[in-house]
Amino acid sequence: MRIDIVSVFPEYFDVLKLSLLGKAQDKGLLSVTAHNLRDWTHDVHHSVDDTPVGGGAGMVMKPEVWAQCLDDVMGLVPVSFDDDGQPVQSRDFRLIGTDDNANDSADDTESVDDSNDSGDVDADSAASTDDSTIADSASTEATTDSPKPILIFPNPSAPLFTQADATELSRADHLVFGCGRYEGIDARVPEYYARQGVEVREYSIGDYVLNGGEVAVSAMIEAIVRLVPGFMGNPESIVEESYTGDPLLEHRQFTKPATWRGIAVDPVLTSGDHGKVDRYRRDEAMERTTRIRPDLVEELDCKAMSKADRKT
Ligand code: 6GU
Repeated sequence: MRIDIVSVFPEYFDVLKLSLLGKAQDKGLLSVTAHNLRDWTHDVHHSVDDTPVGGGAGMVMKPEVWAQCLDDVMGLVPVSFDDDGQPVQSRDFRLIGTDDNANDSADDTESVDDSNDSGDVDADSAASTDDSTIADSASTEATTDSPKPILIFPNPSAPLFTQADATELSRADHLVFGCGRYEGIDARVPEYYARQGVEVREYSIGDYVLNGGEVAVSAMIEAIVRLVPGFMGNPESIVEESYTGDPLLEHRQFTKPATWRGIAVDPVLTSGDHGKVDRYRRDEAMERTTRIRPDLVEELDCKAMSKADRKT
């Protein structure tokens, strides 16, 4: 599996070199690259954000920078749309319907914008603006025959990322994560790639607000990659744990000694009767789930009911 991450803090992802994730990369099972979004800016200040159209607090990440970066990372050619919504392969892409952008947005394929004289264009982004790259590929086609990527944006306003999503994404060949900061990325970026036929997903990891997508993406990557075949030393430990199969929380775990600091484990666990141990653990999982996550029990009940419905 190939994973590309785009962020203004690529160092955040140094942690992915540790532990099992690092080993998976050493084994060649996984390749993770964190790109610095600012490498795709062309102005002296390397700016990636601007004030929100329509007003309001905070800053929004600029679509031009994001698209140049993501085009390069995914090996895509820039495309714009005419007034009828038809794709136009364009060398001077203007944002449609935004008059204030009419003069300065001819940027998607131009490596130098008018306010910029830093000349600081990196080799990769310069390559993508090369005439030959644009000329010899169909507008919506990738420039290479590498597998189609799935493009994922962390977004606190998106649907929750679940174990089912992790399982599905663990079968993908190429994932690209775009980490927003500030008030997020201009919403036309995911829309644009979806229009190009890229599979685009947005996920939140929980009902709380983080300062940026980096931690959310780290969590998603860890949840996905451990499900890639060959990643875990012991695949059975995946089968038994919480959220796989039925949605119950896992029973508690103990190791030896059977009594520690005056606290004894239930004698069933040391009885050697596997049937009894299984039943004890199953009961405990149900009790804990009912108490801690009643919503999951409801989900289980609904599934059981719809299964019964199908039979009648
Ligand atoms: Cl995906 N992003 C941010 N910024 N905050 C979050 C989140 C994502 N999921 C939960 N909180």
